[in-house]
Amino acid sequence: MEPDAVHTQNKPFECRVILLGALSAMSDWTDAYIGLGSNLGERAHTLAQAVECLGRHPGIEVLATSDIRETAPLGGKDQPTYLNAVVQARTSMNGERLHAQLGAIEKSLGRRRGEKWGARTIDLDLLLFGDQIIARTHLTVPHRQLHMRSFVLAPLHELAADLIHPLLHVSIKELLGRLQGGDFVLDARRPQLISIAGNIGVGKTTLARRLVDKLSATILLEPYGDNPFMPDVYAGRKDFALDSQLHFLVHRVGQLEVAALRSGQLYVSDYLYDKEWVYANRLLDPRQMALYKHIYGRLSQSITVPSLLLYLRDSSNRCLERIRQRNRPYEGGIETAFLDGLGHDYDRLVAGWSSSPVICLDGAEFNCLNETHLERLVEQIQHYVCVGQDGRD
Ligand code: A4P
Ligand code: MG
Repeated sequence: MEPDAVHTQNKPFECRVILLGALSAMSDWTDAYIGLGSNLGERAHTLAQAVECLGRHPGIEVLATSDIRETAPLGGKDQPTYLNAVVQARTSMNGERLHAQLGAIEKSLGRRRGEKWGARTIDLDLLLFGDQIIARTHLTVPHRQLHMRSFVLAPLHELAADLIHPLLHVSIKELLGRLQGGDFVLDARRPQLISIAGNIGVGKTTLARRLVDKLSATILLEPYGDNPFMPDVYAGRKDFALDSQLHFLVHRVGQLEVAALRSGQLYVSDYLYDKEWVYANRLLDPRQMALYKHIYGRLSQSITVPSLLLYLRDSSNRCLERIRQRNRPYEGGIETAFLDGLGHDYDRLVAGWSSSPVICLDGAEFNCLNETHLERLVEQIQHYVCVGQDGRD
């Protein structure tokens, strides 16, 4: 069976929405979303049993269940694939009691606690409890990793796409879109790099400068004045394109290689390392490209992977306006058609990006000089990076 394939394979899940009869006395009940995962034993059967156990409890009413998905294990790679699903329930209990009840159901279904993130017959996580924010030693709601996991967000999206995450203040649909199908881990043991991608003149450097002020981060800027080959390349001298690309590559490797950055420290780069390919494909001829690929492969082995990608998009005309305003000598010949093409290449690069969550920022709606917009973004970013804490819970 292919990981990530969608399966609806056991009876209780066919009964997807259970209509409630006497709801009038339940107005003070709370809607809760529970994540189910299993990768040991009769996985589908155990999930079905868990739903049954939930429904049998007098203080819990199961409202809906998602499809079951088979998913690749996040964490220990040498464990079996998981089946994951989400249940929407309504409960008369408070969050703590519901969580305790989930633990009791796990135990009754044979869950043994061993290795952190090890294989398990059943895992029941309390994802959301109304719009409550719970921060206790043994219970954090919303679940701390909810927004980092497609294997949870995809089934949750099926049940409640428009539900707003009480801490991030964006919809489940938006949170799922940011992951592009991936599952990620908050891991304070590596450098926390936020990379900004986007067309020439879109405002990457301005945003990077604003963010480091707010986040007390270190800025990593793309140099624009000291590449001696750039003016020739912009003037159409293709014979200098490889030199120019290599100049950039060497500088970026120096900035972003793992040895250059400190674990747990926050960095913001005003470029995405991988965008080198966009430019190489546009500028190099096949012979230059062959050599470039070889060198790129060698140099890129220990580059820090961003924890978060910010993708700034804007119309080519607005980018061109900014390029005209900053008036760099060799950028005078840039035209709309060139920016259209580059924008398209960036769209493709970001659409295929699977190394970190992506937050897309549209220039028509987002302006980093607007304090409210910036504050809102900073708030979001803080949920995707972890500084000075062990983020693996
Ligand atoms: N805890 C705090 N908040 C919550 C909450 N909202 N819901 C505490 C549930 N538990 C919460 O949980 C560890 C501790 O988290 C407990 O003390 C609990 O009180 P646990 O269930 O005892 O142990 P665990 O399941 O190993 O840890 P955790 O953190 O729940 O693991 P995760 O995050 O559930 O990850 N890959 C795929 N494809 N599918 C999966 O379902 N699951 C895991 C486990 C890893 N990889 C996976 C999957
Ligand atoms: Mg758990």
